[in-house]
Amino acid sequence: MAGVDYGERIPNNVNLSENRRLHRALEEWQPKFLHWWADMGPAGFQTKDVYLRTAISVDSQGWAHFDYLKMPDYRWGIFLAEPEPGRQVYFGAHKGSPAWQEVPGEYRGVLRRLIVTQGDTEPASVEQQRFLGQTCPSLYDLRNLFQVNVEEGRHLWAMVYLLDAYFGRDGREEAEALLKRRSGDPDKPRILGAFNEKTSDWLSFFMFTYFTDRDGKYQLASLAESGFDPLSRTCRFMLTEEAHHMFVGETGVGRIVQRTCELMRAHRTDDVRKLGGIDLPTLQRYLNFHYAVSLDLFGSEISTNAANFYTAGLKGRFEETKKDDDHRLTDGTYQVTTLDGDRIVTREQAALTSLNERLRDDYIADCARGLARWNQIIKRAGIDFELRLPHRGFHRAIGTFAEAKVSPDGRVITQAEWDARHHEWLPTEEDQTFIVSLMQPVTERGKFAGWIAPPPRGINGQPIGFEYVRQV
Ligand code: BYC
Repeated sequence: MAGVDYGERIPNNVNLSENRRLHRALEEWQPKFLHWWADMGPAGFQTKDVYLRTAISVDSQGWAHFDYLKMPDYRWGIFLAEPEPGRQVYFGAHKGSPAWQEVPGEYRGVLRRLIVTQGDTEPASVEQQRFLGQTCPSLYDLRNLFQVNVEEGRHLWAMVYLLDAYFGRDGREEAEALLKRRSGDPDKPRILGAFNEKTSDWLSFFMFTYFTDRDGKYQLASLAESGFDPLSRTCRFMLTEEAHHMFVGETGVGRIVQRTCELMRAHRTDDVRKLGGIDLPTLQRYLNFHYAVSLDLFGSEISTNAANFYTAGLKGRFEETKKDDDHRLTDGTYQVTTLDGDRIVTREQAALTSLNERLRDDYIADCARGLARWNQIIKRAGIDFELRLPHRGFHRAIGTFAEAKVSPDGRVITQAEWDARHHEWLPTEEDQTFIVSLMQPVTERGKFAGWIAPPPRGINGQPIGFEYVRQV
């Protein structure tokens, strides 16, 4: 089991103390990170004890240690998954060569760009969630929010390590720039669309951690296949943390659905708003929004960038090593759903340029599994309603569907129909005002806001009423 050295100012399992240049670069970056965290991390609560999980080793078991900690004292650091002896590049033009331990010169720019794009999402999500603590539905949820936040901070460290360790001066400049862009700032926005949207309420937070963190899972899994070994090892370790973020989303939405169903049954009404619950059609509209912006994160259906990343051996497919083909894809094809005038058609396209769409397909299938679980809750309550994933063309800003208006059931519609009906499909101002009105903080031990059911169990075997965030 590879332990993490906490004796160091920057905890790590990469023998940082033996690399003076890198050590210095990271020590220079650390205070800037802490400054950013103080400015843009969770508002308030920085002096409170939070029951947090910290990585103590990097193997798949036993890497998590739970204790009270103040967030600024969280041990952000550099943890890579164990090396796989004899690892090779598994796909693309270099298939069969030893995995690279240094950046291959010809791919330097493109690799740096991938790492920066990934890295940029991490602080962005912390910025988006900055004010949520002030309206938490319970101490349990508050603690989960902060766990997600500190881990996103650590994921930023992971990408900054790669930039500093392998990209010299340009890498250092990019590491600085990661702390300078700001989510939603028109002058210096975050790179990808979804990371400039607001997460101003807990319903949005749970939808974000369900849908957008799941994009993180698929992108990280593709980068974990990379022939650039340090990137692969870094992403493999990040994936272990990502699972908790999606758990927060899935169970968070599931608990809201449960509470809504309880209110509907107890009061024999669909109109749970007057009872302080979130009605199912509103949940569907929030779901539609977060799903659509998350689909955009996969890029265009047909992408030469994606083909180049793959051919270069830098970014693979989801579970690349399990795929039963030549791992070069030069002759393969893939079925891509696309727009043809005002019709939606499926066409056979070159497999290489369709890689974004293939990853999006894997993601869509995964999203559907959680929906099925939420729908089970509704069904068990005897309620006739089904949450649905809207069509992939609905409300898209990236790719072929950005040119059209598509209804959730997958019809290309006129602008006039869109104007008349989009309020049925996306959160309206009135929805948002209502949801924000529900966001009253609940910080009494074991108590939960009225719009969400308590979880079935607590964190790490602790009771639900545990003091997950100490009040004093
Ligand atoms: N917004 O060939 P195309 C996570 C740009 S989430 C704005 O279609 P490509 C997390 C694109 O950059 C995972 N711009 O796309 C979750 C390109 O620009 P240029 C984050 C966009 O390059 C929750 C142009 O459009 N990780 O970890 O194949 C909390 C045409 O590009 C967008 C990654 O994304 C967009 N949505 O793919 C915390 C992995 N989409 O070249 C964390 C690294 C595309 O014309 N990134 N564009 O200037 C990538 O693999 C790729 O950059 C993308 C885009 C998949 C994002």
